Amino acid sequence: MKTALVTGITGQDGSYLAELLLEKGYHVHGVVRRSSTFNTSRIDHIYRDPHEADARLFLHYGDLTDGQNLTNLVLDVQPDEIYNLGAQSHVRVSFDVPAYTVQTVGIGALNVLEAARQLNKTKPTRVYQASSSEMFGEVKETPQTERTPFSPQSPYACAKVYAFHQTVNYRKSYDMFASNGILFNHESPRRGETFVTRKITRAATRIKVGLQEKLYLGNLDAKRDWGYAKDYVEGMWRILQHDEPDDFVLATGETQTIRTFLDYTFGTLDLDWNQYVEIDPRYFRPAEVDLLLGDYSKAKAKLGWSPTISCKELAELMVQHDMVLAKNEAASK
Ligand code: NAP
Ligand code: G4F
Repeated sequence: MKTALVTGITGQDGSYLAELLLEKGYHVHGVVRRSSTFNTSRIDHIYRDPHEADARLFLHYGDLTDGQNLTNLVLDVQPDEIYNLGAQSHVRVSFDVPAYTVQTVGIGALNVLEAARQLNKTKPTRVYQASSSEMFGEVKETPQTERTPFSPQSPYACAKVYAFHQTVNYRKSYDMFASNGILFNHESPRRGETFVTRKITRAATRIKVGLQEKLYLGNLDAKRDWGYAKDYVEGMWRILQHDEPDDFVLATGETQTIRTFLDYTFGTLDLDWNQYVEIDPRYFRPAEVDLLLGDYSKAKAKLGWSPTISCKELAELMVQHDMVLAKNEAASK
């Protein structure tokens, strides 16, 4: 039975990955930040009392900016696999808090690699680094592959480029099993509510039941390659099961504008989004990433990984989930 350590376990991907690893029989240890209110709502359904004999999910307080804590944790838990998913992951917010973003995303990844290097002296461990299609930024070619040069356009993306290169550096310098997943945007009903897809599905369903009148957005012309988060955590796992460490793009190979995502979402609810959406310049970014479109053929060939859900199906799935929330909210008024 394998043991995994997951940073960012309370986030969208961390919660789906924890479910997947538990299904596969792993012992799962998650790093959670102390907060003044509980931040474990995405994993509460899989958490059991750790004193129960069959408990396999364990949570530990920690923070990516605290390298000593991470090293102690890694040496204590002795994980076979480490998934570094923790991050200040909001691109727009990274312009407001650049130094904090670089600390968690950049130095945080370095802290994880250093902790893994210490463990590696006595026990082999494998590291997954959550790299991002945002690194392609002002894209140099389309579609983007593992060989496309990076051109980051935000403090977040710059920090992810740093973490990517450190992961490759630790692989080469210390002969470590350290791999990057270069993941394009992936969404779900568990997506944070300030990312554009979830902001749209939450608003559209609340509008449908009469709880909201307007939806304020920024740039509607950017194009994103949107997939389903559950597919992507399966890809993360496959990346660490591969016979050698490497870097892989996970994407759908299709791209849509925000307008098209609005069409899908409001269309599912028989609404015309033009009547409800207004542009608020607050949501524009100092620098925008105009187009992301990934080529996942390497992951398909070497890992047997492919996405299973189209963007339209994803929008429908998210609307279905958020409609239940909206109806419950309306009923409680
Ligand atoms: P998310 O929902 O924003 O989750 C981020 C996680 O990181 C949360 O568990 C958060 O904890 C934790 N975290 C934040 N700051 C931390 C710190 N200083 N120390 C420890 N943990 C910290 O992000 P996600 O969408 O699941 O993405 C997972 C990873 O993949 C991130 O690294 C993200 O940058 C990367 N990525 C995401 C996408 C995507 O489209 N979703 C694409 C490419 C790459 P709290 O719950 O306490 O806030
Ligand atoms: O949903 P977003 O905030 O995602 P973004 O910036 O692409 O970043 C996400 O995907 C990355 C992978 O490529 C991850 F690394 C990162 O952690 C995160 O998960 O914005 C998508 C697009 C942008 O072009 C943005 O300008 O939507 C546009 N947009 C328009 N109005 C908006 C809004 N984005 C947000 N968040 N809120 C708006 O009101």
